[in-house]
Amino acid sequence: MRRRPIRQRVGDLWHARDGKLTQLLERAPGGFGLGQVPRARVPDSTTTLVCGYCSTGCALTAHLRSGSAVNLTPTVDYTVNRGMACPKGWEALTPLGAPDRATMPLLRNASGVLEEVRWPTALDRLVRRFRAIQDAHGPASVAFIGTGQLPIEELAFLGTLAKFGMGMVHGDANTRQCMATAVTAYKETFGFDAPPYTYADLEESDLLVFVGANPCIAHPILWERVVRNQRQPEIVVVDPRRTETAQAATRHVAIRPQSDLDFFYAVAHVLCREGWIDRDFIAAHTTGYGAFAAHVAAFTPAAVADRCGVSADAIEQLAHLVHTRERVSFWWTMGVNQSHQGVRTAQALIALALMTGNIGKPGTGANSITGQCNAMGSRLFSNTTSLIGGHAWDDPAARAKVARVLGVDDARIQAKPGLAYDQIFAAIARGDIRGLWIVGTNPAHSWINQRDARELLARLDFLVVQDMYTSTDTVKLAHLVLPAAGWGEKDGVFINSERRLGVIKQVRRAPAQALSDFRIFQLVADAWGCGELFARWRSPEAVFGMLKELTRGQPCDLTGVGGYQDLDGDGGVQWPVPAGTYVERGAERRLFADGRFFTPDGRARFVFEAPRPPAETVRAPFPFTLLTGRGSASQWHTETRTAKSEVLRRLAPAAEHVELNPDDAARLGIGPTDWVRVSSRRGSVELRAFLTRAVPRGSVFAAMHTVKTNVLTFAAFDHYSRQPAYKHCAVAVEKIDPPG
Ligand SMILES: Nc1nc2c(c(=O)[nH]1)N[C@H]1C(S)=C(S)[C@@H](COP(=O)(O)OP(=O)(O)OC[C@H]3O[C@@H](n4cnc5c(=O)[nH]c(N)nc54)[C@H](O)[C@@H]3O)O[C@H]1N2
Ligand SMILES: Nc1nc2c(c(=O)[nH]1)N[C@H]1C(S)=C(S)[C@@H](COP(=O)(O)OP(=O)(O)OC[C@H]3O[C@@H](n4cnc5c(=O)[nH]c(N)nc54)[C@H](O)[C@@H]3O)O[C@H]1N2
Ligand code: SF4
Ligand SMILES: [Mo]
Repeated sequence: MRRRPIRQRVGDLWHARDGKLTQLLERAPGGFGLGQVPRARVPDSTTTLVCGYCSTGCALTAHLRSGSAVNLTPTVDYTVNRGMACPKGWEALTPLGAPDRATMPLLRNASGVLEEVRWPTALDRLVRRFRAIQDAHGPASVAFIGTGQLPIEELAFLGTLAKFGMGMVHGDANTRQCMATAVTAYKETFGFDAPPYTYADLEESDLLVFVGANPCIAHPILWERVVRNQRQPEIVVVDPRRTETAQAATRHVAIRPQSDLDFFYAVAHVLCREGWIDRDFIAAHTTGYGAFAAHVAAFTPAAVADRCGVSADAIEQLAHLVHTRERVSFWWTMGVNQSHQGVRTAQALIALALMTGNIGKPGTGANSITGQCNAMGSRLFSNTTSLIGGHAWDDPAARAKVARVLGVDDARIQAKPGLAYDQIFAAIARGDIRGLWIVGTNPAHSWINQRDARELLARLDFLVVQDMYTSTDTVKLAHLVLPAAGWGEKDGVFINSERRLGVIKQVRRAPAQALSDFRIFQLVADAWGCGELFARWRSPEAVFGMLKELTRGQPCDLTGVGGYQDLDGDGGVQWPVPAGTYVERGAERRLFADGRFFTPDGRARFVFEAPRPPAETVRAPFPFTLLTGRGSASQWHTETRTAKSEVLRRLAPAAEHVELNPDDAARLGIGPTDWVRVSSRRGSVELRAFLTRAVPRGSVFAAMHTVKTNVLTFAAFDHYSRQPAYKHCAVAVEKIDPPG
């Protein structure tokens, strides 16, 4: 990678304090608006770091006083966000100072109360309890669940420590809840988990089709990039709800829930029927088109229109748009991934891009938008679904390479990935898993069918939860709580949706005895007695060096990236960067420009299957479909962080509510602010009604941010990815008197 010439290294000069600041002002007179800032308020220095919430991966400029961040502003000179940020980014420092921060380890005492203990006691207890469980029930009886919200160095540490150091066999992460479908879909079609796009494609496309994605709420700065598109694009949103994004789009297809697969097969049918396909591309770069065309022959628009709740004409029109627009891009998020047939639906979108040659060119692609800040890093380095570095567990050569680079005995590396998240819960139910280490996720709120999940977590012999806060629903079930530093309090690398690496940095000191996850893993390794294996894991940057080496020769090759300094404030860099590659500063790079995919024969595959009905049927006495998802741009998941900011709370809805179509409400005698009971076969919750035509008749919508939502959800999974189907279950709604 090319190093930036020194005169552009303004961020670094700014980072240097006091005396150097004058030097900066001389070099950039009036730059950054400093000219208007009264002298006394000029911050000591600034530095940039990537945001710790969503996968957009905006860069934020931290304004430091005496080395500690006092404010954040969006970084102007960064490829991704170009001076923009959403409210979560602006407010990201506030949650660090919340009163419920975990500041000391907590251990459950004999009377069942969590009490503060010192680190040596906490580590000793972790080791003794996990070892005792493993001695009695085998190494596989202790497992871990991680996250997509830690930097790659920490995710790699957890995955290798647990599996190669502590002998665990099973480990998964909240990325299963989120991205497993896209991973599986890409691996089967492209031969590697490789989202092909760059954000510039949002600006360079003539037709953007968003499927089950609500970027106005979930990826606001990506939506800003769409708004910058100068090509008068058609923007089609396929979503049962008339979301904020659907309202801003040029067309909304209000598809019936869980009918996407029929719908897109019908679009493919029209393209085949009319010959609106790219024969040369199909012949040169794909396999399986003939069988796919035969498969979609039965999916005439007339045959599927009713099932999809749209007119046959709407299907014909979308196919026509795909044909007539030069650059077509398909974008999908959780409305696709979180379905019982998510993988096949994602692959239907990939098929549409392949059959029309819309891949590898500006403004095209079949593009999965990731969720968490480092879900993409988790996919490559967490050592769960893939062997660390994006390798296959069953590939002996890959195992030998990992063993060599990490200095692990290759007999320690198992030949398969271990159980998926839901299978770990099933193993807890059977008594096969009895110890669990949860890091950076809150399943007692976020897992599907929460009642069962909590019951199983409570059944564990020993549950360790490593979190920033003491008040989360999962922490409340823990035997041992390890206090973690958060984003802004530690260093590392995140990978965003478009495969771009960016750095996070310590700009604040973690409170009291909270430690970075990296440091906690070092301490656990030592306490477990496998510290020697991690002797080279001295710092996040040292680990980054090893992770780069692990990617050598892989599609995600990073061997050409230097150290953190090369990524820092430099616009980041997208993988791949093989050694010796020259990458322009802040460049936008997409994959497959040469039509070569990562499959053994270099061709992309058409993968398809007959659609199936959802696992739970919607009918009386549970006549409504419950849709779930993100509620507002200022709320993040289980709200352990965002609810700590008064600004963000004010931007969010005032009450936990369920959205209901006014016609349904009228039928049930429910008025605009009435209280309702929403029930499913799993349980019932009480929420405020919010009447809106954004929700179609027959469906209701509840945000995932309230802990109540997953009381209702039904634990169904995509067969291939094991991702939970959060977007569909059957519920009843009735009016009740206001509670208490
Ligand atoms: N503000 C905010 N931003 C976030 C997050 C957050 O918590 N808060 N979380 C981040 C994470 S981890 C993720 S994964 C992303 C999620 O980002 P998105 O996937 O965009 O968000 P969701 O609201 O979960 O789901 C998207 C849409 O799927 C629709 N949907 C439901 N059922 C169907 C269906 O059968 N077919 C179709 N086509 N659509 C359907 C829903 O109506 C919803 O509007 O957001 C990220 N960004
Ligand atoms: N009904 C329904 N349920 C859903 C979804 C849906 O659409 N509908 N979406 C699903 C999706 S896509 C996702 S991604 C999941 C998200 O679900 P979770 O991962 O459970 O949600 P978060 O609130 O992000 O949890 C992160 C936890 O890590 C802690 N934390 C933050 N930073 C750090 C750190 O640096 N170190 C440590 N150790 N801890 C830290 C936080 O305090 C918090 O407790 O929810 C899923 N659940
Ligand atoms: S869009 Fe995402 S990455 Fe950008 S500031 Fe908001 S939460 Fe952070
Ligand atoms: Mo997610």
